[in-house]
Amino acid sequence: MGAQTALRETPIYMHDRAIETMPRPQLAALQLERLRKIVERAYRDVPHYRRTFDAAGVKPSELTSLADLAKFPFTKKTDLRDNYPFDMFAVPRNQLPRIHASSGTTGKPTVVGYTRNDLDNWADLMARSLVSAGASPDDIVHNAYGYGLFTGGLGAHYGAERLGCTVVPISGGGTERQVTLMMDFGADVLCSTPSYALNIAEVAEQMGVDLRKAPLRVGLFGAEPWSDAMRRDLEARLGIKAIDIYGLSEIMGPGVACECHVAQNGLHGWEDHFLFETIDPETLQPLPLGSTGELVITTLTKEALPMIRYRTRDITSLSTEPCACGRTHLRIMRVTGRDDDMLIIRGVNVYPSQVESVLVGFPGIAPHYQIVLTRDKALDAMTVEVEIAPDAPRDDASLAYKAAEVTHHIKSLIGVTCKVTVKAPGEVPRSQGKAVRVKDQRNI
Ligand code: DLL
Repeated sequence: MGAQTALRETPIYMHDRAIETMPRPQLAALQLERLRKIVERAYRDVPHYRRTFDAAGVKPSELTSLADLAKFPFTKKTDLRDNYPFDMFAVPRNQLPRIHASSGTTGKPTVVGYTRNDLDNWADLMARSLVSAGASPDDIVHNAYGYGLFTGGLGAHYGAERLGCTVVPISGGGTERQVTLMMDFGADVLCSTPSYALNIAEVAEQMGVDLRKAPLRVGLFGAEPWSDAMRRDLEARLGIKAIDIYGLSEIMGPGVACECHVAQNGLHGWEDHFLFETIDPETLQPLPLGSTGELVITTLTKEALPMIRYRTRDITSLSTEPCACGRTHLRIMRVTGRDDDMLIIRGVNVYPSQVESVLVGFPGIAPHYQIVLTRDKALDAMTVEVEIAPDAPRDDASLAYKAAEVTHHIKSLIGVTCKVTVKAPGEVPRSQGKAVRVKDQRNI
């Protein structure tokens, strides 16, 4: 009953409601039908897949159940780089109205492309994500995701337009102006990275603007890992419901999965367009539901860039437990980090987002931080740079006490020994988009 009520809030999306509440056996049948077609097309039209399937000795015709997908080889980011720029595309370049690219920290960027239908599906899925987050067609959407080659800006933009919202395409940066326009226009929904939302909240406070009194109601935050502590902080400072949204350019962009505002517990992955698996990143074997491992995604409808078993490197678990919102699509539990972001400090595995959950809300500490990695003889050492809260005492003794306190909490909650440096307000760099959480000085 409660679930039905929640979904009835958005009557314009009757079609999506039917898809999103489809009984799971029916959903699986739809997935198999789409999977067979896309695997066949990938094999026929993309030389890379022909080569890798042949090398693994599998044929698209062997796909008679969803479980058969496990026989097929994985696709990795390096495959996109090796086929730079356009060789992974399954359609001629002149059928692509748009390409995006992710800069990547090393080597060539990863280039992705979309047909007209791909762009249409993306807008639909982003609109579905906005509805799931609690947005409605009447809303003003302040879109502070970066516009450009990054998929965040244009992805959220076209989804919000598709839903019928009024979009403010402000992109990232110029934070004071962002605050002014959010107030003047009466933004209902904020789309940004969580770290940039924090920057906006802080600048608003410095400007003496109380965003909690503004119409702002919902934040769709993603593109980087963030903690529940950060969620609580953003909700309190902005007076909103903070919703986690996930996506990656290789698969589409934002809107691959999104939390619902009803449960705020795991992100519904849109299973009519994607097939989700988790694998053990060491053995590469599929894991059962509920086990934590690497997320692997297969696109079911992408025309330009079919991705078969794409290894995301993102660490999570999957759940098909019924959700209070009534949606039947599985939930991807909060992505705590990527396996390549995992730090090993004196034998202890630690993700930056774990450090974040200790720091955010810590008395006397502002929620801004950076992790500095250095080499201490043969071992990696970690220094956490934090910032004293603007209203906390700043004499040497107080700062030393704070540093000791934070060190102790990190040790007891995460199990890792680190050094903590307490900096003055404003000294830790603020994010304009994806935050740089780790400064690696190990080879300096
Ligand atoms: O970050 C797409 C996006 C834009 C998602 C806006 C959500 C909102 P990429 O630049 O290709 O695409 O980076 C994708 O970012 O593999 C994850 O490691 C990370 N990531 C994205 N969303 C989340 C999230 C966009 N909600 C990479 N939680 C992914 C944790 C996330 N990590």
